[in-house]
This record gives sequence, structure tokens and C-alpha cells, in this order.
Amino acid sequence: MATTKVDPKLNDSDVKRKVKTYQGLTGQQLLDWYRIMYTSRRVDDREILLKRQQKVFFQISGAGHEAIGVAAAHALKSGYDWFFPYYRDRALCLALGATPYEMLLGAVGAADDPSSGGRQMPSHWAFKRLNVVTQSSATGTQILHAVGCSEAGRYFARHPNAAQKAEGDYRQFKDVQFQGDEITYVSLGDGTTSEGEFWEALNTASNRRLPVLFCVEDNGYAISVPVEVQTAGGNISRLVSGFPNFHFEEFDGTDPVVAYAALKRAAAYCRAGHGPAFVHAHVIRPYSHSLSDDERLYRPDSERQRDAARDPISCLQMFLLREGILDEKGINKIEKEVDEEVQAAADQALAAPIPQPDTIYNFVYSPDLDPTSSAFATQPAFASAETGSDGKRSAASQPKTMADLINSALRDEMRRDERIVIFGEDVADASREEYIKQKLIKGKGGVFKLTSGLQIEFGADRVFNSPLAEANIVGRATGMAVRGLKPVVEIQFFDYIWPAMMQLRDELPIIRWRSNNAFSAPVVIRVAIGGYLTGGAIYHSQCGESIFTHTPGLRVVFPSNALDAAGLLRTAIRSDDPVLFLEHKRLYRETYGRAPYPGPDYMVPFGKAKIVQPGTDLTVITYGAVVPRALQAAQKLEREHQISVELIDLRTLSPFDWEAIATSVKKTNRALIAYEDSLSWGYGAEIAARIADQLFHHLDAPVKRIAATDTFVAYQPILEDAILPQVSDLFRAMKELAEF
Ligand SMILES: Cc1ncc(C[n+]2csc(CCOP(=O)(O)OP(=O)(O)O)c2C)c(N)n1
Ligand SMILES: [Mg+2]
Repeated sequence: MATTKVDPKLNDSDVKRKVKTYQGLTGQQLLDWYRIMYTSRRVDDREILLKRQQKVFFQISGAGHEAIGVAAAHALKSGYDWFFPYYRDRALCLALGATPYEMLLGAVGAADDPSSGGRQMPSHWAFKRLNVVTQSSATGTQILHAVGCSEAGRYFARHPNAAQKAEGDYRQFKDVQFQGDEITYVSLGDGTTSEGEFWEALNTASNRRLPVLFCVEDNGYAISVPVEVQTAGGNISRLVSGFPNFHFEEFDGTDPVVAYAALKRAAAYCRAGHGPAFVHAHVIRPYSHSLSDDERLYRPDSERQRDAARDPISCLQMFLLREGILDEKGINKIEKEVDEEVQAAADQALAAPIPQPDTIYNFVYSPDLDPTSSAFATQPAFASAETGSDGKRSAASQPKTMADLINSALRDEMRRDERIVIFGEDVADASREEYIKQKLIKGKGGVFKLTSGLQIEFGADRVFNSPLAEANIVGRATGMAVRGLKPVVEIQFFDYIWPAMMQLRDELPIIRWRSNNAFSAPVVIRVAIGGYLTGGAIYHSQCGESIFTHTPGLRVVFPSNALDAAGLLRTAIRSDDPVLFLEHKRLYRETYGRAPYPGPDYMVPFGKAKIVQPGTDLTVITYGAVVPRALQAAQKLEREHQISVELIDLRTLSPFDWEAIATSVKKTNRALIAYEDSLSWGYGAEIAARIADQLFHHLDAPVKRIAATDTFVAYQPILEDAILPQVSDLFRAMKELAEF
């Protein structure tokens, strides 16, 4: 253990009065730390015992990581800085202020478990009062959240008015706290540095000089895979050393004094605003990966004994004895007190109420703001179409494309709500702002120009380009939204959403549910989707909405016309849930469905379908770019065969308007679901199943689906036509169903 040299000017009696410090830490502080570290180990031991008695259901320990955790907690400020720890950080959380009882509530899955109310495995920390943000099990996803969290802190410091509360939208339920010099701490294991999101996070933290303190707790293994297999050259510090703007530290993380000194330097660097820090702590993992793992299968005794000699608990104990800070009696006393406390906490946790099964649906979505409610149904306020004194009709009264109205909805909402930030690939007018200032360029504003002019009006703090990395976009947005910002991000093409899939499936939609409503991340993700492009080919034409409607917690919207797009986007932005907002590229500038500007408060509630045309002979349920095609087919059917089709545009896919479907099918007794995605396992399968299940007695014909072939979309237009459902296909399907 490192010690500070005693000042030679002090006399002997001063020294005896324990002026001696250890990197600024007094003996008493080290004693306190020992108590926390020992508590951490004993809570692990208690959980292991309870697991063997089948009273808890999973155990993963923080053993070997206690010193780095306690040191980090003391180098930072609990409830002031922000924390994205991982499952080994029991000692960190105890040192920040969590209690053994709270942890044991997590282990038994109690209703009052503050981390998740019994929804998550133990050691997946979330303590709202301590700014410890909800964690998942997916290794590495937290790192981009930490980056976004830190960006939000900086944003609120620069835009303090944005932190104010406002009635009538998500802001009413989202408190914002920030500190001008706050730090975001994120920890991870050595194996997790292999995840791409780790590198995406370092890249952004470095580039934006964010005050993020990355802490790699390197125990040399990721389950059974040793570090040299994970990390080229076997040392992560060497690999990351080229990132600009970072402060780096590498040290023995089993020594709390050494760790504290390094973390204090790192924290000071971050707090001063110089940029991020990367600390690499070498630790040990004495208890196997988890209770489901037996490390003796892949680590020989010799290696395990070498580690055991570095055990932070026994080493600190020896140190305290050697330095005369504590004698054996003192050690015994602490250990007895801790053992009693942990025993009492375990007894109490075992007696705590468990969650009731009927609570499982709580907090899938916001309990505070219902985007299907009438509060989100407003009338459009179209500009007067009368001609002005110049003899021209006002521009606002002219029909606008979907692209125009999405752009104006974004603009209006950004004027109304300073918490909105927009980022994604190419969404800025120009990252090199001086070109704009010098009026050398007009600006881009998105590959489809949907965000055009927004950076020019709102500045680069609010509208900016991301790196070409989709997980980076969604992960950062999630971290920002946890803090109360409203990121409205863009995924350039649906075909390229997949790098963000881990964030979209395992993080964003689940944050509220898994934290039992302690945290939420109401992000809006706009995505250009769909085909019918003539040349879009495989990678610019995909649909796949059912993959996301299959994800609880996510709202999925898919408008077919300009007015709905404007109204639904506004609802998405003001709502308190994460929303995937699918914009069909082919509809962006289509003549079909244009509308005048509906004013800055026009909203369409979620889960309310639109009857595009009423009819009596069959019901066609569709959405997106199939709406105008189905309408054409229906009109032709009416003209040529006097068959009357009721055409339903769902507008939102999750939630969807079951009532509208049921009412219509009860009237027509025939149902066709038409969608652009490939047929099998697609969105229509669920609707068809529900109709068959719940409306069986009202049906005069089988429920039919018409959709794309079970292939991808090809480049050659002849092939594209054959693959995607055309007006003629829809016409034929409708006719056959009507005549069944
Ligand atoms: C994305 C993902 N892949 C795989 C797993 C399964 N898994 C859980 S922990 C772990 C090893 C992590 O090793 P490391 O990052 O070194 O942390 P340590 O457990 O050693 O502290 C793996 C593979 C996971 N949770 N998430
Ligand atoms: Mg490891």
C-alpha cells in the first residue's frame, strides 16, 4: 500500500497523533473503508448461502472488486455525480450510500427492491436518490448511456431554462437536476471492452471532451475467456492510449489507497472540464464468474492462489494491523458488527413482501401520460386560404408534403421545448458551422432534408451530426432522456437500424419497467423506411416493423399522409414513452396525402385508426405506403364491381386500434390485412390471429393477408414490382375475398 511521507518538520508526538496519511486518507477513513469492503464481501457470502438454501435465485459477486469500488465512490460525489456501474460494483454502491438491506431485497426479488421491484437479477444496481442509473445484463450497453448522460448534464448547464418544468407534456413528470461540474462514472469488465459500443463511447467522449470517467475493472477473465483472447496484446490501456483528450491511469485496483489516488486525479481532470478519463484497475475475481460458474474448470490452483494473495479484504486488514491503525480486537469487533448487520438485513429481506403477480403490467408505459387519451386529440388550425392583398394565397394554406410537415412539426416543437435535441447521421445543416455563418453554403439537413434549416435556427448545441454508428445514436439518446432531455434522433434508413438493436430491444423500451418506474427514457427515433422506390434495392427498401411491435414498452407509429405525420410526430415528442416513428420514404414527397400546415399544436392520439373510406362488403386493414395503393384498388373495385370496401389506416401499430377493426369486421364480416413487409411472421399475422380468435362468429370468409413475398426487395424495378404488393395484387385479393 502506498503511504505519504510524514512531514520532517513534525515532531514525534505529532506523528503519534496519527498525522500520517495515506495518499491523503487518514487511518480512520481507511478503517471506514475496510468496514464497507468487508460488508460488501459478507453480503456476497450471505447471498451465496441463501442461494444454496434456494431462498434467492441468482448470485453474482463483487468479490475482489471491493477496493476499486470504495475508492471510486470516495473520489466522486454521491447524489451529485452520475453512476452507471456494473454488477461487480457492490462495494461502490454501498460506499455511495446503498444499504445491505436494499441489496438483499434485490436478491429475494422483493416488491420494495429499490433497483427493480423484483424484476431484475440481483446486483443490477439502480438507486435513484444516489444517481445510480438502472442497469441491464447486456455487457457494455451502459457505456453509451453514460456518454449521453454526461452530454445532458452539459446541455442543461448551458441551457438552464430547459430544465424548467412545463405542464401538459412529458416535462411535467420529468425532474431535471444537474451540476455544472458533474462527472458521469461508468464501469465495465475487461471482457466488455471487446464490445463495439465501448469503442463508440470512447470515440464520442473523446471528441466532445465529455466529463465521463470510464473505469475498467480488469479481473483478467470474462467468464472463462482470458484477457489476452479479448484484447489484442492483452492490455486495454495500451489500445486506448491513442484517444485524444483523455486522462489515463493504470494501477493495482486491489489497493484502495493506490486506487483512490489515481481516481482522484482522474476525477479532478474530468471535473475541471478537460475531458474524459480512463482508469484501468487490475483486480481479482476470487468467487468464479457467478454461482453458475466453477472457475476450477479453467483456472489451475496455482493461478487462483496467486490471485488470492492479492485479495483486497485480507490485504487491507493486514495493512491496518501493520500500520497500527487497528489491532486484532478491533478487526474482530468490526467484523462482528458487520456480520450482525448483514444477518439482520437478510432476515428482514426474507420477510419482506414479494411483488403481486397483477403488477406485471405496471410501468411498461408511462403511468402518468397516456398518448391514446383525448388530451392528444386536437383540431388542425389551417391558415386561411383567402388571397392576401398581393392577390396570392398564403403559403401556409398551400398543400404541403409529408416531408414539409414533419420538418415544420420538428421546428415548432423545438421552439416550444428547449429540451429537444436532434442528432443522427447527416441531420445537421453543416457540422462546419463557419460555412453557414459565412453564408458559403445552404446546408444539408438530412439525406431526405427532413431536418433542413433546424441547425441554422436552433444552433449546433441542439442539432448536430453523430458518428456513423447507430448504437451510438440510440444509446446516447437513452442516456440523455434518462436525465430529462428529449432527443428526437434519426436513423437514416431502416435497413441500418440493426447496429442499434441491442439498445432498441434490451435497453430503451425496458428502462421504465425494469427500474419499476424509477427511470424512463422517452426518446423519439425517426426512421426512414420502406420500398416502392424503383432502384432502392435490398438495403434501402426494407420494412420490418413487427420486430419492434413485438417489443413491449416501445410505441410504433407509421403514418400514411402529411397531416397524420405532423400530428403523430407531435404526440410522439410530447409523450412520456419511447417512440419508433417510421416515415415511409416513398411518401415523403408524394402527391397523395398532402395537406396545409395544421398549426403548432395539432396532435393525433396514438392507437386511433382512421377510416380512409367507409364501406360495407369487406374491411381492409393497412398502414403506410399501402394505404394509397389500397385506396386505388378499392376505388377501382367499387367502380368496376360495385364492391364496397371499408379501408382502415391504422396510423399507429403499437398500440393499435382494435376497436376500429372489430367494429368494421362485425359490419363487413370479411377482413384483409395488407402490408408492405414480407408476408410470413409479419405485422398482419397478429391482426389476423386476433380477428380469428375474437371475431370468429362474425366472419363469412377466412381472414386474408396480402404482403410482400418472403424475400428481400430487389433492385431491378420488374423484380421490385413482383416482390412488393401492387394495386393489382390488392385489387385481386379484395375481389376474391368479397366473392368468397
Ligand atoms: C452482450 C452480452 N453478451 C454476453 C453476456 C453474458 N456474459 C455475462 S458477463 C460476461 C463476461 C463479462 O466479463 P467482463 O466484462 O470481463 O466482466 P467480469 O464479469 O469479468 O467482471 C458474459 C460473457 C452478456 N451479459 N451480455
Ligand atoms: Mg473480467
